[in-house]
Amino acid sequence: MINTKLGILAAACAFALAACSDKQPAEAPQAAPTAATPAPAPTEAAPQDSMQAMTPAASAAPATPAADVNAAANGKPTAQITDCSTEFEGTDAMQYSISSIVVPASCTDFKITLKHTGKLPVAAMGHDVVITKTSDMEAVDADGRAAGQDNGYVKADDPRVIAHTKLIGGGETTSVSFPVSKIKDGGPYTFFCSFPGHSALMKGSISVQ
Ligand SMILES: [Cu+2]
Repeated sequence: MINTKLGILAAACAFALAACSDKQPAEAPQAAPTAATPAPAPTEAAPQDSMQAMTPAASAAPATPAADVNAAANGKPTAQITDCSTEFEGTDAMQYSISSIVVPASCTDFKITLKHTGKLPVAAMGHDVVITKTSDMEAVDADGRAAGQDNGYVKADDPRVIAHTKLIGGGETTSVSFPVSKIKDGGPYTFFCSFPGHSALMKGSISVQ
């Protein structure tokens, strides 16, 4: 598991994400592609806790079977729901605090609140929450990147965007509400951060149950 995580981490850092770079040298040998354990992790079971795996304690832990990679959505919890709303966090380590959102089918509207608990400014570590069909995510992300920071990295009036918050920096909070009917059928749906490069780590599933 650890080797797997580091393998994934190496891939994540290869995205040239500044958040990883300062810590990478110490772990680089283990993260090399030639690591004994092959990296079997499906990309959808994204390495959302891979940053935490870089701590010395985690590195010293014994390897566990690769099957664990799919367990419990990488160790991150499902969002806690309160009165048809949820609040979760984004960090300076380019992470959401949750890995999935399950919206109660009894809700008419649902509200998502994102709290950026970091300190970095929006230009360096901006976060938002964008909801799309999973199959649309990549294209919406690319178009958002092209739209630039002035547009919060979301293309204006993009019909594939079901809902999105504004882009925020450290210390800020933002919310968005949307009709649950929009994600009831035709899924699966994904939420992700559209800041360039972030969706590699900052994404999760959103469904109605
Ligand atoms: Cu982000």
